[in-house]
Amino acid sequence: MSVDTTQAPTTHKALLEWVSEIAALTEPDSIYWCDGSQEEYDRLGAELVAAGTAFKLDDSKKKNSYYFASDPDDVARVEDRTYICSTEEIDAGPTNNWRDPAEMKAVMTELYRGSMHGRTMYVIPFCMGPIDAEDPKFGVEISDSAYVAMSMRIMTRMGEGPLKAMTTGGDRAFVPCLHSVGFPLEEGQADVPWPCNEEKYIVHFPEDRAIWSYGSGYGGNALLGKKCYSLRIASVMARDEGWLAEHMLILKLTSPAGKAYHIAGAFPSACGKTNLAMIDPTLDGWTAETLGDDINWMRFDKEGYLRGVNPENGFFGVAPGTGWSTNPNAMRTIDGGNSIFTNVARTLDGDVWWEGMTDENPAELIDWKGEPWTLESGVKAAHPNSRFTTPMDQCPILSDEWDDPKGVRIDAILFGGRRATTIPLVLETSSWSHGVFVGATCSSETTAAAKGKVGVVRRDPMAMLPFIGYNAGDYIQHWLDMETLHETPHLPKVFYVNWFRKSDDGKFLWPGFGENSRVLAWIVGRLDGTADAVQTPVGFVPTLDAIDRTGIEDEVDDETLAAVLKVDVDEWKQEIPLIEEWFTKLGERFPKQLWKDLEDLKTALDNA
Ligand code: SAT
Ligand code: MN
Repeated sequence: MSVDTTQAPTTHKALLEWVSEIAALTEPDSIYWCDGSQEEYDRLGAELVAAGTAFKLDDSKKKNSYYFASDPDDVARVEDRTYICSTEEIDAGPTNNWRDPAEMKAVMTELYRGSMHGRTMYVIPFCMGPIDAEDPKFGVEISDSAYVAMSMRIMTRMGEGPLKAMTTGGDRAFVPCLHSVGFPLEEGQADVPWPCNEEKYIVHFPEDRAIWSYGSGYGGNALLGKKCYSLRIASVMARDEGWLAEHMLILKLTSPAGKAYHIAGAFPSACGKTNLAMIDPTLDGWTAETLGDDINWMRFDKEGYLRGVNPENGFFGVAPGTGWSTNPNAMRTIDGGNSIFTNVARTLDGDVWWEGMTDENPAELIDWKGEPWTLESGVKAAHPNSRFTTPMDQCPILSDEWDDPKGVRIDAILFGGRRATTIPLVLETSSWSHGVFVGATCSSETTAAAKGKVGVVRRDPMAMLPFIGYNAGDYIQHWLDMETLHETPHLPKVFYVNWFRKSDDGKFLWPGFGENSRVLAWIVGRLDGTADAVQTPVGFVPTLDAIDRTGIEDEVDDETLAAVLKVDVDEWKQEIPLIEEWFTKLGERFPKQLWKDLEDLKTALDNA
């Protein structure tokens, strides 16, 4: 199979060469250039339905929407199969898997050889962030999965528009993203509903700015514009170009006085970023608007403020726990249809369902494994990492700034995680470098978003542990360097939040969800100098009256609020050796400055 360059919808020389090279290697039956149109999406959907891979949902329930069930072994990111292949091992750092790039390319080239037999090779041009940005970040994914092509249309600016822009004013650079499910079909061989391969590789070549993925069809392993490009490769671009590519939501909050604030928040996967991004504030007079729920690219403007842009075009949200009581705005977004659902449960009347969607469970369902399900089944109907893939512009509280190529000035950055103990509901750091210290020491209990054990506390710097595309010590240093990368830096204030603290008997101390608006109100009060705080060895925490509890005084009485805000010196002392162990693990390139900050923290705790 070779590319007919006279028929290809582009003249981009490097792109045409790359497509030809990959076609010669993977030997697909045909090559298809995605234009990103509605007609194309409908056609691919219909083909997948006919092939038995997808179900079309009932249009009266969710219009233009499809249901997919993956192979039960292909349901999450595979961090142990994810590699950063820099020339030098030290540049991948102590937190990433590393292999020599030439060796890795040799191994994977053999895997790709003939891997698209019997399949269509989709060429998927895309742009992360607005196409009219000053420095648009293009990519092209080659994939043998139509599910990927359909999902990329939702998650990125995809098709004809980006392809044209890639040759405007000369051929522009793009990140080549190669993906194969690794399930070739030989003559007469029947397909399976979810082709994938036991052997999986999710590989990044930071120096080449290239991504090679093999063996998985799922989410972050296969939609390469997301974590692979927008975080792992973009974090390397950001290091080299003086900006930050982060795992953060972006939210606009407007106070009763009409003042607007933009807040970014970094939380590990499945710790409530989407819920916070779409918060429905319970505090009177406050409104929230969404700009993004997962990724935030922050660059300095001329004046030295950090401006955030969400490079994505859709939401890839965790379904379970998303419901009318917890995240009504997500439910409204999904109800707009045009969505792809993966590994949730199906209702008998052609809709989808998952745990937490409604207060009462339906009596009968078809679970994510395709089995009939009843209330007596005793298993979850939806996989805990099942997802909805939905266009951003269906979000009823989407800010009209969301696709402004200049982005929005970020006033505050929140770091957070899921911790049952130690970390108070909110604390404010005293400086940028203190913020970096807190970001570097952040930790969370693991979730179902990645394969592996759930509920183990692991350090997760800036919620980026699985997504830093280079040495983690250098990454932390780059954060510190933000103070010197602009002549007049006006960096955001940094806060640490924990919605998940529990009482001794295991109950959540804070109601969370819309009530988190009370914490956000305190945070912006701190920006304006109007909210009270007490200084503790670990930062500033709210005084008891500084959190507005109007309407929830019974649920969160003084005692409960004191417990959720408590800085317990003994608990923090137990945290110190864990932080020491972590800093040691981060190795020789980890900034010395933070070791000194840790010593200062120890002294402060001893004197408290
Ligand atoms: O699978 S993804 O990486 O896209 C989602 C996540 O883990 O946050
Ligand atoms: Mn994420």
